[in-house]
Amino acid sequence: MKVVSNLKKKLAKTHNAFVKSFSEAFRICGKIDKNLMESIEDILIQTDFGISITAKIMEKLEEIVRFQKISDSNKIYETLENLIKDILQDEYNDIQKIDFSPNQKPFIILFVGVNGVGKTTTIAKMAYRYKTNGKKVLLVAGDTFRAAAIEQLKIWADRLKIKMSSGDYGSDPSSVIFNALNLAVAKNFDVVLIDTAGRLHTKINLMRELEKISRTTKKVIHGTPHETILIIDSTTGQNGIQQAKTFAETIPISGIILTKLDGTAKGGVAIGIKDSLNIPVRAICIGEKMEDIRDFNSDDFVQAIFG
Ligand SMILES: Nc1nc2c(ncn2[C@@H]2O[C@H](COP(=O)(O)OP(=O)(O)OP(=O)(O)O)[C@@H](O)[C@H]2O)c(=O)[nH]1
Ligand SMILES: [Mg+2]
Repeated sequence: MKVVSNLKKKLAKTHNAFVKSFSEAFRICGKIDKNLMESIEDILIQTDFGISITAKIMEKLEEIVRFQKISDSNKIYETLENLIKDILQDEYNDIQKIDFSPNQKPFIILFVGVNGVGKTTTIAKMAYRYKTNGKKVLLVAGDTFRAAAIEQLKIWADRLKIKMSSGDYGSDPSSVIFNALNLAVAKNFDVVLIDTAGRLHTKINLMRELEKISRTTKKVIHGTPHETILIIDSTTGQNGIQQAKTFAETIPISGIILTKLDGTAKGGVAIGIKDSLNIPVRAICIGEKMEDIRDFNSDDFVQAIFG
């Protein structure tokens, strides 16, 4: 219960948008009819559930309303909440949470995404969790491009009292990563978190660089990276889904972490994303501090936005 109420606070913008729009729709329509159904559909689209999952939800909702002869607005709200929970439970049935006690050593996670989505901050949050779990963590400054990117990661490394491996600005990220992975093996690190430069998914040469990075980790340790996490800024809504498609065409993405859910009313994107991409949301970020990361639990999430 406490988990959900904390999450609800952080997701207040989406939650408020939801509750406000629904009560408005119920007030205007007064009864459960075609207009109300259209309003509900609009609310789902506006909070960025996406077209295809909204259609799926609406079809089922209409069926339930007809079949059970629902005529009460509270009941329809509750029905919708449970319906979305059920759909997500089906989709997330076999999805593994991010492994914070991995068996493989070193466990290598590569982070990718467009500029400014929260890659570096998310790495710090993950590093904090691994460290709390007693793991020896190495951060890798694979962003050799953006001014001050290495210093930004170093500030986190110092704050978390963990080690960072880096190269020179302008050097090939793959060579930085190659050296870092060899260091990780030699010095017995448990977990390696690799930062990369933000890149627009439309820049082909930068996407090729990711392929090279992905080949490089395999040269040092077969079968790695163990996870390739795509970071998506939830405030970009459907555009984030477009980005994800292009990244996933370039390298295999094992999961998405959605950031900045504390700053958007469009939190529905967390629900539509798996449906449109078949890539699961593995965790969500709800603030700038190192504790502000949560496993994605679909039930808790839906409960937090419906309230
Ligand atoms: N409110 C909020 N802010 C966040 C969250 N995650 C990251 N930020 C902020 O977003 C900004 C960008 O974060 P970075 O981690 O530097 O993003 P990045 O993807 O590494 O950026 P580049 O390396 O420039 O591509 C920073 O000001 C972060 O504090 C979040 O979950 N919530
Ligand atoms: Mg960064």
